[in-house]
Amino acid sequence: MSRLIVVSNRVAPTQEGRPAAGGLAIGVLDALKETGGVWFGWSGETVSEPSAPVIEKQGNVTYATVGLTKRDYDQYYRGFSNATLWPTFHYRNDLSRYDRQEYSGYLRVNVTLARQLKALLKPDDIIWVHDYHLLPFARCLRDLGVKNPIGFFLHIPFPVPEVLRTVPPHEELVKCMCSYDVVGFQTDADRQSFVDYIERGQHGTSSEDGMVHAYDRFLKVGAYPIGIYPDAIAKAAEQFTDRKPVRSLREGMRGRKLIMSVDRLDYSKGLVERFQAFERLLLNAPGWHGRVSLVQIAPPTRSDVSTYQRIRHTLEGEAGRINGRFAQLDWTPIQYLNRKYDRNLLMALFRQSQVGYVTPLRDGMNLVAKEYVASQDPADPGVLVLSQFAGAAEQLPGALVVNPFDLSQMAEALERALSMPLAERQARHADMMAPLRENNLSVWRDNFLADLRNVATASSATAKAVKLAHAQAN
Ligand code: GDG
Repeated sequence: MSRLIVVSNRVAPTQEGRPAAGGLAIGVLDALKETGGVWFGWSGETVSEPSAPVIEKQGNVTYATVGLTKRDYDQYYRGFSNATLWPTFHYRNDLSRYDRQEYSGYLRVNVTLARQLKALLKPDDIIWVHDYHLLPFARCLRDLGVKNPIGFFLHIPFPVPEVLRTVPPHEELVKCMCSYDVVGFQTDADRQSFVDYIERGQHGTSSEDGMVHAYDRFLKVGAYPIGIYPDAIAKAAEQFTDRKPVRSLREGMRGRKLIMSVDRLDYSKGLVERFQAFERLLLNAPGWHGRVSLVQIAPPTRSDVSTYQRIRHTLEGEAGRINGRFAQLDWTPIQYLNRKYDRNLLMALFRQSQVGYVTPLRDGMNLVAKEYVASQDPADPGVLVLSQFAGAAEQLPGALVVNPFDLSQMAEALERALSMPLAERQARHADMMAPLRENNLSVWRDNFLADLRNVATASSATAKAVKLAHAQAN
């Protein structure tokens, strides 16, 4: 079996006890631990000079990490990746800016990383590249003569062509993406946006079997919704139920109902609208005063990007305002916690709560929604209130699906969730656990890698046939 090389912007911290908050890290590490292989990417450190990767082996996973210079970090990571691509791909062109030098830095770092990886590659390795920081990575490897199969998975949404075209180098980026052998998206809608860009722009064609022919390349384009390991999460949630912080929360609630939200602090997650919809519930239904609290855990990320500083400031203001308006001496409506928690503890906290409140304005998938469902006690499960704009909404039929721009609808859904009878909660939970088990994280990884292996074998067979035909003709 060929070796799996995973490439992502950030390699998850390798030390135990330093959980990486972030869906990509969780998904990739769990998937890689099962197959073994190499994980290559940025160490998270800034350095004065680029140098060879640091290699560290842990179990069956080898970590190969490199530092970025301050200039690379500013242009590639903080700049083009997180101030241009991230907002635009989440339909926030209003927060996006374009700077030509940052884009050159983005391309330069992709070239440097490709050179560093090339030195580690063996001829039969298969390479799986992740996320928007690395759209041109296969192009850079191909320019260096790398022939290995290379796949790409986008963890975030892929915008419709009209929105994508607001990023000035959109065509170069899409052309680069066509250097991969397989390009995977979270949902069918994202896959369709990519195909629409290719076809409507007359850059190529697609066929029923998911193959795209564009810019002189054949590639497989598909939807591969990322999953979780629901049974492992259920077990952790149950085991951690008696840990001190979980007990304290339970005792502190004194019979009140609990609405729980966990997100990286990011404007795409819809936290302001979520707080305001909770406020609307308190306005419309005073009977809930003193009887329900919202706990929002939001560990800060990308705190040196200005849009992230602004959202943090706004949220602090909103939490203070709403609490000031409704709090009583023995009741705080919103507990807003700006820090990271241990992962197993989070699952146990989910299990304590009656409502999982997951309302991003746009999200590739959203693993928290899936983790919330998996953490529940099947005998007395909580209810998931979920945004229609999370990829997860396609896969969680038992959720109360809401439009996060409609505060009244969200407030009504919260009230319905808080009052839902046990039999309905149980039925909805069972409806969601079945697809979570069927499409778990291994299925995501295996489906993607199977397509990558197939396409690679098929394209080398096609290349041989073309060469043979050519030789015979001469
Ligand atoms: C990207 C896409 C896609 C959160 N707080 C803590 C913590 N977390 C964990 C959650 C969950 C993960 O981080 C967050 O994953 P999401 O999927 O919700 O969101 P993104 O980070 O934006 O991930 C997303 C994902 O990639 C995978 O493809 O679903 O759409 O945006 O697992 O539990 N973990 C710990 N402490 C925290 O305080 N330990």
